[in-house]
Amino acid sequence: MATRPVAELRRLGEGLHLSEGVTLPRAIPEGVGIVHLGWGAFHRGHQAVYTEDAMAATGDLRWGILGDVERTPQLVDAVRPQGGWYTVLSVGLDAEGNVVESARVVGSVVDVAYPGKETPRLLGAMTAPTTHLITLTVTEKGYTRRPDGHLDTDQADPDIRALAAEESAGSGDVSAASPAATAVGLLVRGLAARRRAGGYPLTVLSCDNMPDNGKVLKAVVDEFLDVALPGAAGELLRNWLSGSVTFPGSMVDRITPATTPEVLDKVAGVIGARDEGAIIAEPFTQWVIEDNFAGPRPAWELVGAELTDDVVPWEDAKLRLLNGTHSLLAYAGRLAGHTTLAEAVTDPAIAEHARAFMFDDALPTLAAPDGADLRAYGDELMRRFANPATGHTTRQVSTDGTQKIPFRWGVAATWNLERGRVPQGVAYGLAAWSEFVRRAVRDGAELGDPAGAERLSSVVREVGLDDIPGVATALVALPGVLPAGAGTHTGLVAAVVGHA
Ligand code: CS2
Repeated sequence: MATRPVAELRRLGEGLHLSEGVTLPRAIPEGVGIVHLGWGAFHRGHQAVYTEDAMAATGDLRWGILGDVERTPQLVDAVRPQGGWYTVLSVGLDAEGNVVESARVVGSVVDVAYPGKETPRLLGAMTAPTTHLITLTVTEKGYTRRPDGHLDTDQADPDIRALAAEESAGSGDVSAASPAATAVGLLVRGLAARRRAGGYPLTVLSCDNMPDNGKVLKAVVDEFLDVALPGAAGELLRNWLSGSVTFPGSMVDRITPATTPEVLDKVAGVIGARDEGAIIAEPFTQWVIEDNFAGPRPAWELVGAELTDDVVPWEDAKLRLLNGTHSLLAYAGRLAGHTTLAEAVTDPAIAEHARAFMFDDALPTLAAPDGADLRAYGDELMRRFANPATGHTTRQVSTDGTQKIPFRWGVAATWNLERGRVPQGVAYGLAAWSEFVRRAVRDGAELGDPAGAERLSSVVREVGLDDIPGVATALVALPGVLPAGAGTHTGLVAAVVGHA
């Protein structure tokens, strides 16, 4: 089968022939309505798909997406010639366990840009009156927060200085803006430029896996402003933000592994064209959004998204049950030599602890959102994890432990301890994480936790590379890993050491 590049296919327009069954874009946007920060695989499989579907459902074509590619500039070179088009290959299992695949080419993305080279373009799009939304999937560490939750002013420093200079110059013209160093910096500079350029209302929608993600983002933005523009210097901007910009929260869900060369080959085989922007994902998808918009938005609710006044119970349930169990499976799976989550969750020795975490430790902490059956949701999650077709790796989910563990395991730890119960699933997960960290430091292997690497490796070295219980005790006590008091609770520490 010929594998012509998707770029060529796009240019061919009507003459485009992909393999039979591959769906072409259902709607072609007219202009940019959304700037998305953190244009990675997850966004391509989630918000961009909902947005295309919403445009197709309504004929309202204002919602083209300009994507900010944070870490991989080569993605711009790959996707730009394709005019933003890319393929989503959905892979799941039917009731008999057969793999079911379907491919669609998504056309809601108009272009992508790398801030290292094109900050003025991104800021310009953020100021345009036709842009109504800035959405974010920049991952936990993209929020530029220190372990105590406050803005990391060292990391944000270049953007703090740039913002102060841009505000004192006072113009809405951003054509000479310096490259943004952080996603939060890009966002705040974009907000400030928007106010200077006319101050049209805007919605900033976080789609990252953090509880109360909208409030977290707003708090970081506020801190950023306090540092860059203290007192009267930031007054106009603060007033405009409180009157014209909203920060709704949202719960997002779709298991979307990072793209590998194997994924690209697989997609080429399915669609009959080479697509460097392709991604693979499970069929399941869910989006619950707090209904708090400052202006127009795509009609996402017509195509499966749920709008609600209270998104927090949804976020909590998904984070603690799905992501919490995911992290446990990833660390335990890596220690046992499993490459994929599907292998880890079908290893009975690991699954037993995953179920203990999910059903005994985490589930009781939750209030069921809108009468949802959380036990059934948990069972469904175990089935989703066991889908081997996506090839989702333990390595990917094990990254950024210090950023993820607090949100994923913290409440299950304290909620149970406060009730006199030691959460054994949490203890098992912590033991697996700590052993994973110890081995990585001892062997000089990849830790995959850039934000925590320094602290983690100095703890392991101080305690002793071969002292398994000592390292476990010290790591769980690190400030910011668990809520205060939990990481030093004697019962929990004893249970962690027992599993170590
Ligand atoms: C995963 C998530 O990488 C991870 O840490 O737990 O990316 C997970 O796959 C998504 O949140 C699913 O919606």
